[in-house]
Amino acid sequence: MEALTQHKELKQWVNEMARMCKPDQVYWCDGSAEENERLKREAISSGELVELNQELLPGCVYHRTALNDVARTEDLTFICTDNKDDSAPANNWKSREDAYAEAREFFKNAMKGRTMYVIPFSMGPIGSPFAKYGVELTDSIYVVLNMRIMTRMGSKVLEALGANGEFTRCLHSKAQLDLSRRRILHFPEDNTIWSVNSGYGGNVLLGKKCLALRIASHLARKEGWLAEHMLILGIEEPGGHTEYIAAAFPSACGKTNLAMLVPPEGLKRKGYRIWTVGDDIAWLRVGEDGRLWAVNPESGCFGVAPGTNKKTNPNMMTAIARDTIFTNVVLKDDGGVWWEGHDDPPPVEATNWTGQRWSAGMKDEQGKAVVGAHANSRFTVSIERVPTRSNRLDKLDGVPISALLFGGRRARLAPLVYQAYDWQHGVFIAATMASERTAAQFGKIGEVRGDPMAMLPFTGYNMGDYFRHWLDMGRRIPNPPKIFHVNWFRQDEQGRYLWPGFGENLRVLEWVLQRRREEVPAVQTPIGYLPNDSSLDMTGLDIPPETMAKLFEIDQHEWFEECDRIEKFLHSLGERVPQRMYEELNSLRGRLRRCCGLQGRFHAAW
Ligand code: GTP
Ligand code: SPV
Ligand code: MN
Repeated sequence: MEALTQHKELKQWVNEMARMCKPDQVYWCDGSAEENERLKREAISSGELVELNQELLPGCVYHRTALNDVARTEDLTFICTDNKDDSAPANNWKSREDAYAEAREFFKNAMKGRTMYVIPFSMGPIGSPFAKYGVELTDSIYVVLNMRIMTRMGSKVLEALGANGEFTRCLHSKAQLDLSRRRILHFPEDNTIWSVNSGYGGNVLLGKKCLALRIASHLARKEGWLAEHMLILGIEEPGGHTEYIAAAFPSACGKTNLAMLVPPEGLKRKGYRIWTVGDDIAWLRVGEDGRLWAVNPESGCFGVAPGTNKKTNPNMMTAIARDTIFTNVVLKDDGGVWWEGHDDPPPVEATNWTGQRWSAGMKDEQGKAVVGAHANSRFTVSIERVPTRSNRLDKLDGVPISALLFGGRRARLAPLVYQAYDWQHGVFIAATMASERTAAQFGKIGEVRGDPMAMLPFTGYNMGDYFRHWLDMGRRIPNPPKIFHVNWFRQDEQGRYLWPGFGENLRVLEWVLQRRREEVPAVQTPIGYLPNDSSLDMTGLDIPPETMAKLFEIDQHEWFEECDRIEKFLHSLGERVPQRMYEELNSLRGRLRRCCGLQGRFHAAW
């Protein structure tokens, strides 16, 4: 296999890494179906994977991670540059030299008794002007099998690389899965990623968050494009024309679900259809026609299992019926899988994600309910298996974007939808968005944290520079998309969601597209344009007017508090935050002072 590449530098690097990690053998992956099957068998016989019931779930396997290795570890994730300011303060920083020196010790002999797999992969369609190539070295078959789904992988990438093509050097070892020696290190100045002592998705599938967001965002700034944590979705409108939008929501806040939503009956009858282009990452460039164009650099979905069912996401339920890798869900005794929010009733005979015998309603010694599936349990499946996949997935220049959506989980404050006044205001809204922390990252769940563009954990350089790059991009796009903020997660006093979400979100997207074309008027409020009372199509959805009013309520007092949070947040990001962000904050405060009614509440005219 090695003979297949004439790439001297690549061969040299693989040898050098092998000398450090000391694997028993080095194996170059070709990406074939035969290889996939062989490696799967090997992992099943070693216990790294469990074969699922092949009648119920053909081609599916199951994997459990270590108990302390279930989500991205942001505090152990570093951008390693010579100058601290080029990374800090939103990212953890280490100097290149220190990071390499420390990690070299962790990698030394780490692959003894194991095979080092060489995975050539492409982010983006091979040959596309968007594509970036990488080679990941790993001692985990689980990683190989996942990378084969998530990326375009194998010999065709070696061919595309030729004798001296550029590639990101990605090194991963599970080592001992030791949390105290876990490091996820990015060296944007060297086009290199090192990840050690983890086996969890976002930490180890190095094409995904590490390359396609952290390294790519660094490149994007240099080259004048954007690498974003966004889904890409085609909305076929009555009449057959398809408009595309991209949306940035933080981890576990609804990208996968929105990307393949099922139109509610009324809108379906009007003629709406949805086409999925991507569910996690978008690379955006200015096209020759002056619009913003997007490609999905991935070829699979690494999606959140809990909450996925035939009602919330029937398309995904169809997709994961075969050829899927399930991680940290419940393993049923019949070789099936289950998670909280599954269509099937909870199994009586099963093993939970920790490997303990488990049945629903089980309590621990403190009387707390024991979950079956980890809240961040996931499935890996090819996007080819998603029934709504777009026929433009392999288009080299992607799809033109009409609107950008930003949003998070906000139990209070943020209305269902509002539109930015202009690009700069939109960048301010995106830069200052916040969300309640989910199980997708270590830390206190539920805490509201600022998460600019849903990129807090993924920006590969200084956050102030990132905001400036976004502002600059506005000037480079002659026909820019319109910018919106959405919140599917507003709650009442009892903690119930006010909005049904999922497929019903299309009602909001319809308004977004109408606003983009300036077809409908809107209510001007201190925070942006809101729909007026007749502009959302509510056919077939019975929501009391009081609830709609609550969904669109702008509480003056809470927004003043939000302004204080934003001010602190911007200051915490350091001196490079553009002055224009503070000017937008001042304008927002001014509008809030001027526009609100005596009771301190401003209602859209619902
Ligand atoms: P990452 O893969 O972590 O980047 O997450 P994601 O943004 O793709 O999140 P995903 O779509 O997987 O949703 C995460 C959780 O939110 C799941 O449990 C969903 O069921 C739930 N969810 C998604 N959309 C909605 C919605 O519109 N309303 C409500 N209430 N919940 C939703
Ligand atoms: C996320 O956490 O945003 C994910 C999953 O999409 S992971 O690939 O693990 O980062
Ligand atoms: Mn994500």
